[in-house]
Amino acid sequence: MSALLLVCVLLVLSKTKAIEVQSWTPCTDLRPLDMLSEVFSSPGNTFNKVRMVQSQGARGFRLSVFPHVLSFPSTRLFHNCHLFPEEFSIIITLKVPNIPSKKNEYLFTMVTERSKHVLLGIRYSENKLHFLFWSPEHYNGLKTKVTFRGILLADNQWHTLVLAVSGNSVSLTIDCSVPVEIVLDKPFPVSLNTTGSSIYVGSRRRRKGFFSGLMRQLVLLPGSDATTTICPNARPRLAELSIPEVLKELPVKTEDSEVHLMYPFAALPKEADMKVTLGQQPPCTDSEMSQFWIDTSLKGLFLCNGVKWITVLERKERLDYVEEYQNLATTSETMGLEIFHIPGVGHFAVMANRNNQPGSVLYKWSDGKFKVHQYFITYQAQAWKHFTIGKRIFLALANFEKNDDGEELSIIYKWNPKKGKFLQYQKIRTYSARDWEAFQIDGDTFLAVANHREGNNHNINSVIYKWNSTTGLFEINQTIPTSGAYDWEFFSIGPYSFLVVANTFNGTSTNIQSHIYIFLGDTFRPFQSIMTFGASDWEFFRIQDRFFLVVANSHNYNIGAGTQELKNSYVINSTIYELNITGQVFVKFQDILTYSAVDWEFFTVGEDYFLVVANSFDGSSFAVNSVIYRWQGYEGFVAVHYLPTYGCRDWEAFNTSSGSFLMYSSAKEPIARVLKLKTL
Ligand SMILES: [Ca+2]
Ligand SMILES: [Ca+2]
Ligand SMILES: [Ca+2]
Repeated sequence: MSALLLVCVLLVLSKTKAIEVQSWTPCTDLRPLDMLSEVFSSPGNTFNKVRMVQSQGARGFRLSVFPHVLSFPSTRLFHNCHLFPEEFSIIITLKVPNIPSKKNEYLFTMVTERSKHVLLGIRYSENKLHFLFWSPEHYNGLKTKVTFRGILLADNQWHTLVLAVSGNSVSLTIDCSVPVEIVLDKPFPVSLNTTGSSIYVGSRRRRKGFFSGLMRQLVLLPGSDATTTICPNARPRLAELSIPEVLKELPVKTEDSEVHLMYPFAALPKEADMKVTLGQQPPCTDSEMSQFWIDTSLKGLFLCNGVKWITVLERKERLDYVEEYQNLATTSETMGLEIFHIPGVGHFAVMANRNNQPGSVLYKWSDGKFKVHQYFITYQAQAWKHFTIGKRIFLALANFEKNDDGEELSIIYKWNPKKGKFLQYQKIRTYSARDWEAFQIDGDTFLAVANHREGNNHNINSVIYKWNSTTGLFEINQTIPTSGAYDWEFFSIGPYSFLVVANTFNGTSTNIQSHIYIFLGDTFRPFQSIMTFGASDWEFFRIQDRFFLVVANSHNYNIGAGTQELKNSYVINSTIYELNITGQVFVKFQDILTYSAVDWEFFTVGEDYFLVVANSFDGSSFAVNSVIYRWQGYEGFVAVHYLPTYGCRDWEAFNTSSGSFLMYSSAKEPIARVLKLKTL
């Protein structure tokens, strides 16, 4: 046994109390036993007896054959002795379109070949999941049925179940959400004898109760609860411990896309005299009465009522996939990225580039591409913020370093419509400025700068400036103590205005509080403090009547005085908080595992809500995936697209007449990328 394997086994042993206390001897290896793979590697069982189906971006098996084909002797799993583990978990990923009421279907069973007794198994019905087991010798000869109620599996979605058994406890976790536990009167038998039994996948050795859905994963993990291994998970519905190799291949063409291709033609009436017009919007008068028109861009089906076209079916745009659109070679590595629109002029992207020469660059969108429009001399530029005061258009630049004259200044530029360029307007003394935020309260315009540090001191003031309309300049309005401030985010909820700061580092630790402030009277006052880990960005967003704040945690680092441990981790959770309106406090809504997250961007496509995270570093490499998450209601945000990025620094979403786009900057290579959101 290699040293590494030994360590793994020891870890598993030390995690599993029952093993230490009751000296249980494992009859199996303490590793995942992939029963789905096992059934196909048994003699006589081949893949051509089942159908592999791809659905919702993942593959599974449809087990439409005779039960005997999908079985194998239990000895293939329990080769050291014949006892079923007393502590274990079973991991199943499945997709069930629907199930008639009162019908039961078996996911798997362990059946004695001679007496046909079900020793152990899992079956489900319309709204229940039953875990069955029987130990003739050790459970007074009584079969036990543990029932989880209100479990709606047959909704045609992928689901991953973890059923974990330990002593008196049977718990069920669905899609990595909160486990439901049932406590047994007596513990699970310590020596369930598997002699002479077989495992049946998708049945109980009979045709009745055969599993009708798709199965993607069926794993027995002896000795521990798999929940801690596979959860939390970026794709909780498809959380994976072990699946057959053949199911891992990349999706080619999904069932869903076929469904979409049929739409909306499937909805068309069949009558021969029904006239349907395709293309541009035709006239709708008496003579076109009762005729149909399909919008060429497949946006919908319309019916003429003799006066105007009435919407019959309207097709909401949905995000399908993301496509590389423009690779922009930048003058140097880019920190912040700001995209804005000047009415009557067009879309612009302004980049905070690292090098002073030729400095930072403003790009203008023309002919569907970003092209260089203007250069700015900047000093380790970190971020730009676009804002307007009346008809005046401004850009605030955060410079991180001193200029050639040794002055540390951040600059406000103003758009000159005649020259079609931004010109320097006001200089403001800043301290390793990281970010500007601009906002308006009751008609007053404010700017807040995130001062990161002065020399080696990170505990300094950040400053809020207010526009003085008489002088036409920004003046100091309030100072707020910050610790390695990285980002300000302004938001308002009803009549209330808030500012939240991302505090990154206090000199010894990144595990520090970031603070939310509320504007009362004429100043910002503390509202709530939230523990953050190298916080680098806050993003506020709203979904219907719910208000959220998400933090990008970049680094868990602590050289804390008195503690021996040095914490230094980049792969950490970033957290979404939701405002509890009655409690007037933001509470944790969802943790998402991120890789030195430095930015979150919220955007919408059609009726769907998305978040994209800038993952920048995994502790050894800058080549990490950034991830798009889609809002899925009760499940929260679920990962839907993984985008390879390199030193990703900032994401921005924007729309032009040619579609919806995402753009990101890289702090580690001189390339920025524009990605197109392809919709259905
Ligand atoms: Ca900001
Ligand atoms: Ca952001
Ligand atoms: Ca951003």
